[in-house]
Amino acid sequence: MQKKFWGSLVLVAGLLCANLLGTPTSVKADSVSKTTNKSAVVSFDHYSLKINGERKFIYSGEFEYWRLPSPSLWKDVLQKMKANGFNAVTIYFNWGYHSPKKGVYDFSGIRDVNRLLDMAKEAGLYVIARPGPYVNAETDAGGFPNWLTKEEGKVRNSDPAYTAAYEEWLSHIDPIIKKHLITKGGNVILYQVENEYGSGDADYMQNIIDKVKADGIDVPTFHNQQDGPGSQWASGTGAPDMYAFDSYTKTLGNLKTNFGDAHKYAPNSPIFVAELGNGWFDPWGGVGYDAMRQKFNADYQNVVYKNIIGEGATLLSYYMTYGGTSWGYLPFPGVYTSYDYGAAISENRTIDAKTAGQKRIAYMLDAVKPIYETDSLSEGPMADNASIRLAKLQNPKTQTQFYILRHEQADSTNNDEVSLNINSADVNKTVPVTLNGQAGKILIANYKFGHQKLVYSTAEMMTNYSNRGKDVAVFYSQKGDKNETVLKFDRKPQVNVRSGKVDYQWNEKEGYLTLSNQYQGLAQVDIRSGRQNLMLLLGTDDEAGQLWQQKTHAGTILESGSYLVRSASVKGRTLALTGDTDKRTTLKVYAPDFVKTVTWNGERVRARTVNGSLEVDLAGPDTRKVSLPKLTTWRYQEASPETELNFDDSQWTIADHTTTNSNTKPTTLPVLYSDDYGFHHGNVWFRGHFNGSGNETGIKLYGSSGSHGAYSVWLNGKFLGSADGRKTFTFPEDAVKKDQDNVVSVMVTNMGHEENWGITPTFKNARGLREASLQGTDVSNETIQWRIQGNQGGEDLKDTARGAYNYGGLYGERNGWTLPGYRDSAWRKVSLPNNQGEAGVGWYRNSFDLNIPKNYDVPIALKITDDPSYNYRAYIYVNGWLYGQYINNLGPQHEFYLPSGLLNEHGKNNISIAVWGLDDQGARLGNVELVQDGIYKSSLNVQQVKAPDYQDLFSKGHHHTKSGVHQ
Ligand code: IPT
Repeated sequence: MQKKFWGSLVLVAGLLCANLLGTPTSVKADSVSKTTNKSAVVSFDHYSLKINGERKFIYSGEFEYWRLPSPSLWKDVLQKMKANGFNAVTIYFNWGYHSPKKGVYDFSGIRDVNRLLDMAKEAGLYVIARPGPYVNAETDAGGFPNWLTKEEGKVRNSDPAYTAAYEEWLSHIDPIIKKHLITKGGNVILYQVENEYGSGDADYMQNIIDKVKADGIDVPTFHNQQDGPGSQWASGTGAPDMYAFDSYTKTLGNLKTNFGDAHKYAPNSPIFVAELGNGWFDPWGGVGYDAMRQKFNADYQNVVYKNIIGEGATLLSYYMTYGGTSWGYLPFPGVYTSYDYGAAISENRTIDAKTAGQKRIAYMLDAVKPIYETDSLSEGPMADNASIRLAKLQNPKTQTQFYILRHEQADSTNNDEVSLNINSADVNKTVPVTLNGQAGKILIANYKFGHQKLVYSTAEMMTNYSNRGKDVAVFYSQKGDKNETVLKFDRKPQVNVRSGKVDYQWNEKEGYLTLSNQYQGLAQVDIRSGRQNLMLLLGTDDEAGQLWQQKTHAGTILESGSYLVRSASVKGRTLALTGDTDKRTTLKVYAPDFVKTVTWNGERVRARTVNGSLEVDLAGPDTRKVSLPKLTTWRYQEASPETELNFDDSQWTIADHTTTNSNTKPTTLPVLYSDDYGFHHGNVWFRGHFNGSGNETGIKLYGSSGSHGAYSVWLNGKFLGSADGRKTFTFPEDAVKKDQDNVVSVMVTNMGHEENWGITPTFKNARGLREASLQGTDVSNETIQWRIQGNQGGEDLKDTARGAYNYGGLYGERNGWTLPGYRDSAWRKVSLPNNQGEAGVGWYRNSFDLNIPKNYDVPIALKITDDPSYNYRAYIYVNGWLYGQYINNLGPQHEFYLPSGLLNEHGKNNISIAVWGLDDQGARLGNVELVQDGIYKSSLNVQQVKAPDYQDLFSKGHHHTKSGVHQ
């Protein structure tokens, strides 16, 4: 199909006939203007995106619902994003998370993306939808469903099996997204096809685009080029409507300045960074996410993100904004359970100075519209101080200017003062600007806001708005900085410094009011000039970061003093606020003058008037009301019966395949890859029976689990050892029973399926055994017959609520020991640490009550600690949910955050931990405790996630259906 590009491209919902014909619904921008109230059109030019013709700066952040399986908490994250100034959320839809079996799709419960998209709209966020088909994202198979491991051929190309598969996925996800398109009254504004696709199959790309358009997606499509900008899918066959790329600055020293090149390749697209690193993932044995958060802290953000804005970008999406948890068997082999990412909102949903740093930038971008359309005037090291880099942008219509400064060497921690020449419509002046440490600044000149005129300021503007009768502007700077803010008036204004220390000077000749202040404390200055009154708030970056802003029909509201303000609405003279406090506090409320009463989370709070604004006292959480139980007595049961010679494996699957579609060629037959038999996650057991000749001396095995893998081996119940990769296990003398049945039992773990960067199907790399050969003279390997056992039901899930990634093939996983309601009263009582005595699997169960007051948000984690020399792994189930994989001798994760909704905060909870000792000494469990990571009084209201318990799934007479959702 011939693709066309125009200077400005608009995609319209109304062109139904074009849709029916399956052709792209692109028309020239200016020919389309008619929209209804409900639906909107999305268009763009090389400056920015436009919604209904109005320019937008898209400030988005990635949030993956599948890493937070508690839908009430989706709302929490979305509200926190909105409160921090994000106007969009970017979502990877994970194909494998919805499809446990070919043809089977589940969009219910924790997979209800329809509900997610509704919540995003209610929170006031646009959505950037990214349904793959391939997403990467450090998740199992990069989001490919596991049944695809059994299909033939390559992937991410035009191979027929793969094409049929991803078209099946798109046929399920597209209709849901379509309902939520902004063109249909929803909030989805953009749609990404593929992800960092570098393999060059243009027909494949074009086929996805054509399919997506035929499915009725009529917002612009884009692709995400790895480490752009570049030319990838910027034009030609396979190029989506818009060009976009990702950018991860892992070391500040290498900050890039080539973002503008995007226009060389895609002159009609705005500069769109579809993934802008806001942290990074941490591998098994890594540094941990506290260190990651420190590396990608507020100073880092200040330098990197302001640099990119200085490069002219007008669509940014942070990866991640909330990372969450790779619960269950969601991780690919490179990462562990926590996917905190060091992101702005941490895994346990708390916010801090890093979040506040994003908010300062976000609020400015929302308020200062001239930055949506700028040309670069100059960029490079400053003439008089080459250690400072200056990028100068100007809006061609308003002539508003932006001076973006940072250290040329971006990781420099020097304190510098430079002379900045401001040369704009009414001024040509050199002013001092300080840049202390890892700092970035966006300074504005020649800017009209409300009824005011800013000549320039050497402080940064955080926000401005106009309510009836009053303009408001907030400026901030680093503590101790000298600054001046110059406003222009026709005649001498009346200046009233209401709080703080601010000096001002009036220059009659020029009509300039110059305010200077050494930022310390939030100063308030009221200015009357005959125009609409102006209130200025001048503070340090810290103080500015504590402000919250909401738009209501009655005007913009600003508050300071609480941990979080989620929402504001005005009814009559009453302002209703919702939010969270972490301590008793005074909230300052800057609201339109007619507002006299305030409610907080539905309750009236007494409001005082101070300097023209309101103050209310808010209660904090009562820390005495929360105490976590100690987990003292545990029930213990050993559970590797699969190692015993007499164990009944007659119901197990016979492993007899002689061919495979795997990416790994087997060394010996039969094929012993768990995926080929429908067991895709966690640990699998193999039992190899042979009739002993007496000559067998051992067995050579090649276990394949992905990195940090392992397997354990027994002969007739006797432990032979554990390994990863290839190893020959020698049978102890006299262990083989002559002329009788002998059994080799092997438990192999699966660290997840590889990601799939190219078209070679690396996600199909073998999991299980690549080789199994009996050793000994005159010993035929053909005499060994193998059986395999994995998770209950394989691809036919028994527990569709928790889903495919929740279970492996451990005996306890298969028999409901993970579930609430399982009766463990016959199990032995133990206290921790507990030594199990021999290698293999043992299970621990405990239960506890929680009594967290309603409307408290208390992040709770389960913590395991032990001497790291013990070689064991643990699988932590909480109320039936696999919420942690722990490797004692590798780490780094010891604390496993347990989200409310899965955790029952108002009643009984169950913990089941499976411990796999890889040697006799290592078979033990160290200390396990519950830890509290904060306490907030909150408007958040969490509903328990519905999922079956032991009785539902295992009690007699219960006849479970095959995975039967939305077939
Ligand atoms: C980028 C991927 O697009 C994304 O899915 C995720 O894997 C991210 O990396 C890392 O967390 S690709 C990369 C080369 C930056």
